[in-house]
Amino acid sequence: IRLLERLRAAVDAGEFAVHYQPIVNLDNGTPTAAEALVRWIPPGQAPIGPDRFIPAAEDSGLIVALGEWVLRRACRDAAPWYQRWGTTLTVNVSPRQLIDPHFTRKVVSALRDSGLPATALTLEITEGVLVRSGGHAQQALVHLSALRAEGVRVAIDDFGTGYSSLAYLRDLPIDVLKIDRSFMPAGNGHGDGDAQQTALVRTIVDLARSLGLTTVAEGVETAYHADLLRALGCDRGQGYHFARPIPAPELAMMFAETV
Ligand code: G
Ligand code: G
Ligand code: MN
Ligand code: NA
Repeated sequence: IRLLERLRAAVDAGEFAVHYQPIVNLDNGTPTAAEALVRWIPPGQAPIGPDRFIPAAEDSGLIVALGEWVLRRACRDAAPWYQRWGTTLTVNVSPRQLIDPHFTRKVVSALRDSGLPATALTLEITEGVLVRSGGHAQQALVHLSALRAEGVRVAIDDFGTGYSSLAYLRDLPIDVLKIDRSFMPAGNGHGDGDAQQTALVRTIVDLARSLGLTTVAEGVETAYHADLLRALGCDRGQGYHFARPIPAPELAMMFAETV
């Protein structure tokens, strides 16, 4: 309750920021997109990560307002990046936002007001979206289909960590599969655990490709990870090996130097 009160006040006080982590084309190392990641920065305090407040924001419904703010902020930041460098934007969307009857209209409005084309936006949803939207799963599917008809792409985030993964691939209208970072090998590929991790990544990449989905690996922390993923045919990578999530001006500088 205390956290929730602080969160509500923080929304009103504008204490949130959006940081961005580049998503890199594994073939040539060029950034192709940025993922928007929300941060709570109370005045005079260190930034608080989303793991500490997104669950409370979801349970309380505050995520609907916060998510709309993130979406509008991120579209405004990313529109000039798209114009200059052709880089696209990905934004996380929680199940609660997808059962909001106005969600499609809010996304279309954020795009229109920012000048970012629909085709330059990807929405990241998690595997739980159908389950956690309870009786409203149909509403979520209607939004995703309507937005895809506008040109927006849909990514399934943290793939492989939920359950019924294969049914979701069949039932959800998606374009991109993000392989959860827990599948990255811990070492240089030679240990037993590494062989198993590599086999799982290979299988997920092959599955995604056979379904015509773009693959993005998360948690790319080493050059070994990047080389392995490229060899396995994964399209894109995201992780500390390339860059941490950074404020918009830093990301723009990075794009200016590398795209
Ligand atoms: O960098 P990181 O700590 O930012 O993100 C932690 C988790 O918080 C991730 O699983 C990410 O999907 C989630 N997250 C980050 N930003 C947002 C957001 O704007 N909306 C939602 N719903 N989740 C977010
Ligand atoms: O939406 P998602 O759950 O994928 O959010 C990405 C989360 O992963 C954020 O918390 C981000 O800070 C974190 N992250 C990004 N790159 C790496 C990485 O290379 N290693 C680890 N351990 N975490 C990462
Ligand atoms: Mn994500
Ligand atoms: Na993820």
